[in-house]
Amino acid sequence: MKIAVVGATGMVGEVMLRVLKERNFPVDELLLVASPRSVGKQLEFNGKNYTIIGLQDAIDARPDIAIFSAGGSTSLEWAPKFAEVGSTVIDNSSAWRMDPTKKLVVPEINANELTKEDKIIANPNCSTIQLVMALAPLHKKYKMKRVVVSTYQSISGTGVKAVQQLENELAGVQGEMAYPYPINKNALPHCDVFEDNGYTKEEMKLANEPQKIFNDHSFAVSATAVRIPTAGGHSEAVNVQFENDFTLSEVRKLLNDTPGVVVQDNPDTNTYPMPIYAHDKDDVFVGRIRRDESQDNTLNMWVVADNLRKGAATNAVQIAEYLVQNNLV
Ligand code: A2P
Ligand code: 11C
Repeated sequence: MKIAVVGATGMVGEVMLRVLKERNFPVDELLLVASPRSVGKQLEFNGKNYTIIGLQDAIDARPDIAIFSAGGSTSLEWAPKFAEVGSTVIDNSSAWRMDPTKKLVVPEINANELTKEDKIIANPNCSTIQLVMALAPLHKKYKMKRVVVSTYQSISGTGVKAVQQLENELAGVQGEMAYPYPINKNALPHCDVFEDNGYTKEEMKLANEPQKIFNDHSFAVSATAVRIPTAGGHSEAVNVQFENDFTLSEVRKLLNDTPGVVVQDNPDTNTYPMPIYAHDKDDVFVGRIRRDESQDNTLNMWVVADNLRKGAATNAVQIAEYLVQNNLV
C-alpha cells in the first residue's frame, strides 16, 4: 500500500505514524505531508528518514490511502482532490462528518457500511468515539432513549499550543495562550467554539455524531464539554436511559465481551478508569458502572480513552486496515 499521512508533523500525525508501525500496517511506500512550513524537513518512520512533501506532490504520487489530520480547512480543500485521482481519504477533521454523502466510521460499529465507492471517509470526534464504543453493546441490547454526557477533556485535544500553554503556566513563564483563560488549576466549560444555540461545537459533535454512527435517530444526546489540565486522555461521565431494563452484572459482561472495551470497576480496590492509565492505550476503559437510582432503566458510567489513539489515530488506522482487508482500496 502507498500511504500518505497528511499532517504528519502534528500531534495526531505523530501518533498515526506510531500506530501504523505498531500494528504492522502494510506500508510499501510512505508519503509524509505537511504545510509549506515543514516541506523539506526530515521525519523518521520505522528506522528510515523521509522528507516531508507538500499536498500537490502527494496527489501526484497517487497514494492508495491518504490519512488526513491537518485541520478542517485543509481537508475541505484537499480531500476531494485526492479522491479525484483515486485515493481513499480517511479524514480526522470535522469537515465531512455530518455530510450525508460521507460515512462516519467507528470500525467496531459500522465499518460494514463501507464500499469501494467511499472515497472520503470521516473519522468521528475523539469524545464521540469513546462514548459510542461504550454505548454500542448496551444500545443493541437495551435500546437507548437518552444520553447525558459530561466530558473532562485533555489539553492534547486542542493541540500543541495548549500543551505549551500549560507548560508555560507550570513554569511561571508568559507565552501564547491557546485558551481565553489559564488552564492550570482550572476547568473551562468551553471546548471548540460556541454556536448560536449556546452549546459549543464539541457539544454538538457529541449530540449529532452518535445517531449517524448507529444509523438510528430514535435516541438523543445532550452534552457538556469541559477542558481540564490533564494530558493523557478524555474522561466522560455518561448517564444513559434505556427503553428496557438491565442488570448491572449483564451490563458488565456485555461491556467486557466487547472488543476494544475494558471494564475497570471495583470500588473495594479503588479501581476505575483514569487518563494516566488510559494514556498510550488503544482500548476504551469503563468503570463506575451503577444504576441511576433517580430514574427507571437508567445507568451511570465513567468512560476514559486516549483521545489521540482510539479517539483519533488508532480509529483512522483501523479504518485503513478494514479497507485493505476487504479489498476496498
Ligand atoms: P505543519 O507542522 O507544517 O504546520 P496540529 O493539529 O498538531 O497543530 O497539527 C496540524 C498538522 O497539519 C501539522 O502537521 C501541520 O503541518 C499540518 N498542516 C496545517 N496546515 C496545513 C496545510 N495548509 N497543508 C498541509 N498541512 C497542514
Ligand atoms: C478536543 N475533540 O478535544 C477535540 C479535538 O473535531 O476533530 C478534535 C477536534 C475534532 O477539543
